[in-house]
Amino acid sequence: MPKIVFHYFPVKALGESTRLLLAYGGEDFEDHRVPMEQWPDFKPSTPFGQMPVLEIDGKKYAQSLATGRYLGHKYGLAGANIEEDFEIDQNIEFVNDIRAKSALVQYEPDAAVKAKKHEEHSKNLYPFLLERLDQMIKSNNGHIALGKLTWADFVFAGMFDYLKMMLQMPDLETKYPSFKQVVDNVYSLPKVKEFSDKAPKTDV
Ligand SMILES: N[C@@H](CCC(=O)N[C@@H](CS)C(=O)NCC(=O)O)C(=O)O
Repeated sequence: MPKIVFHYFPVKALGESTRLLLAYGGEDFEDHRVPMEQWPDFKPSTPFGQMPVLEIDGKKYAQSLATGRYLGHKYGLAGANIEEDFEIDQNIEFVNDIRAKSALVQYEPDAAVKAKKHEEHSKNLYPFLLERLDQMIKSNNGHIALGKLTWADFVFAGMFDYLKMMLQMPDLETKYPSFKQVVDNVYSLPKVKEFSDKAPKTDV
């Protein structure tokens, strides 16, 4: 059995998908939650100066989507051929684009600029993107792609609270019940539930 250590901040955000996938895969892994104050010392030891980082037998790998794709293939949650993998990648990259656009607003340091950007996006950008996402999930039977459970569902479920916070939409699942369906589908998987029931509770 390889020794697996997962390194991330003590939040769900971009790291939770890996924790949930490892739990789904029945891995006995160390869930290393790096406190912010220890980050400057830990950062140089990561591949790209960022987390999440998945360490397997001492080798460290970064990039949350690449990690999801790898674990998806490992645990039978990927496509059956390259076209199916293409569809999973396409759809989860779209989700990641929504996250990235909302992150640009969330991490804008100037409060006035941030408020203006949020107002603009809420009017001109988010409704279109979220409608498309809603259609995508509905046409995939409550999943992100292929009409069934794939690793992309874990990515979406893991980042959902973070996304809600950055979109400033606490009622996101009320507006789009399909989103909640994806999250619930993942968190109700027995091994995932067992892991998340015991895991530290965080807001995002
Ligand atoms: N594309 C990367 C982004 C990783 C990322 O943005 N990590 C942030 C936390 S969510 C980070 O490590 N920030 C600390 C820093 O850059 O010093 C991924 O998906 O893994």
